[in-house]
Amino acid sequence: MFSRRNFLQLSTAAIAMGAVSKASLAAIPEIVSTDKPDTQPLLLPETGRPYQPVTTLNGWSLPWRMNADVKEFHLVAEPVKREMAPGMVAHLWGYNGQSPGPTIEVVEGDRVRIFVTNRLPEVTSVHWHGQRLPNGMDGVSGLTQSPIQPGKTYVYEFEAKRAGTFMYHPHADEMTQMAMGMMGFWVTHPKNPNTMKVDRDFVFLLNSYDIDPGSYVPRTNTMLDFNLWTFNSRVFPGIAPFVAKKGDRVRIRIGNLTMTNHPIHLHGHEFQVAGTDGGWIPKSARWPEVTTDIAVGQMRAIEFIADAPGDWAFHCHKSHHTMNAMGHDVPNMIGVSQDGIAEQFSKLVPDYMSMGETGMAEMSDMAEMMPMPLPENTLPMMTGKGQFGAINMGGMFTLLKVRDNIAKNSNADPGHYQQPKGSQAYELAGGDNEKLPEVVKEPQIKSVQPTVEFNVRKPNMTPNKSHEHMEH
Ligand SMILES: [Cu+2]
Repeated sequence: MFSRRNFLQLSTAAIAMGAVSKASLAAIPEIVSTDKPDTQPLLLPETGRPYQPVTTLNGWSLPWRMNADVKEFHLVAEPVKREMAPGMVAHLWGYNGQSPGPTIEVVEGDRVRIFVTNRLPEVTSVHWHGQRLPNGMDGVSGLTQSPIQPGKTYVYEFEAKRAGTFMYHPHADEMTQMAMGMMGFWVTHPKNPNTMKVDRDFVFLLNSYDIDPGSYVPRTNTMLDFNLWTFNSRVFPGIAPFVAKKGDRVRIRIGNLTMTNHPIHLHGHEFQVAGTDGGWIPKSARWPEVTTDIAVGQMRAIEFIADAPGDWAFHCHKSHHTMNAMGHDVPNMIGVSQDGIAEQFSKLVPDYMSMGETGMAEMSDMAEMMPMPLPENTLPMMTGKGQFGAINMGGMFTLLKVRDNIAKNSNADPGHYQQPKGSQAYELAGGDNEKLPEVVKEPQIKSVQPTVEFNVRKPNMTPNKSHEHMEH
């Protein structure tokens, strides 16, 4: 269970006693674990150098202990249960009770020691993506170290040399272990907490799963045709919103550990790509964007001023990635009457899903109104309720919620945005289809003859004003 308090008290007490002898601490740090899929409160540092902590979307940061001048963490690779959204639980592999694993936060220059215990049924290792470290700490099984056998604990130790955005994941049977959800975020804060300062700093990983409707365990051999596109192993409407106070400088750090690229799009604001896994981008080299593509294995830190109050969509712009479990090879059924065919088919083929007669939007309502026989542990393809109806989204979709009053360091959901009167798209009175003017076929372009003035000059009379000017 989550015993951060005891853990920190232990380390604070140890610091207060002055020099910590190794004997006064257990050889291996205690294991801190959580089974909660919600965004946990910020882990404010009580020991070590100060920094402004990050918010892990639907996740948490791993507490540490100070052992002399070394920050010690304990990661446990193990099978976990992850609620992907209310109504669906996946049986994954992860770290310390969840997938993704907890975020590791350290400060530039920290000496870091990470104990990694393997409670998986096969070997593993941990690669610290993007870090400057001794070759033997790079975590590539077979290349830089022996694999960690089930039941064994390895120790990694290095200095967090470069401030920035990193991730960790296995480098042993990678295809299986990443498809099962083994990954986590790492942030190295700058030594000077006033550099690169933002008011809100969010982190999450892009991941994807292929879980057959009605089942719990991902297919690990899938290469591209995943059916769950996730932010930190969550799908909309299970993904927490980004919450910001109007005027806050916001940073969102995103890492991609799926098998394809994701163009991440923010509504209502422009942002700059301020950093990658290779470091921070000089201010003079940044450019404005509203969508940035994040390739496989890349990390991007985007920054913007949240100056527009509202509930703004934030999502992958590949429309198939904002849907939950579905078949991508369903035929286009727009205009085809299906009177009850879907229900009949789904009795024969449990995961059968057809496209709606008028498009797909009707599916979201159907899921609610009609007892469409969804297999157990399966989410509707697109779902999520807004204050004006179905949002028709799933997968890699969430909201940026900007409000006038949000407490510092609070990520509490402020509810629906109340749009000021007169600032909302509205239905036109008298705009009913049958009342519209007739369609104009082959629009007649009325030719209006403009009055054209010609200035005729002889070639030796230069029309160049500046030239004329020069002659005077
Ligand atoms: Cu995508």
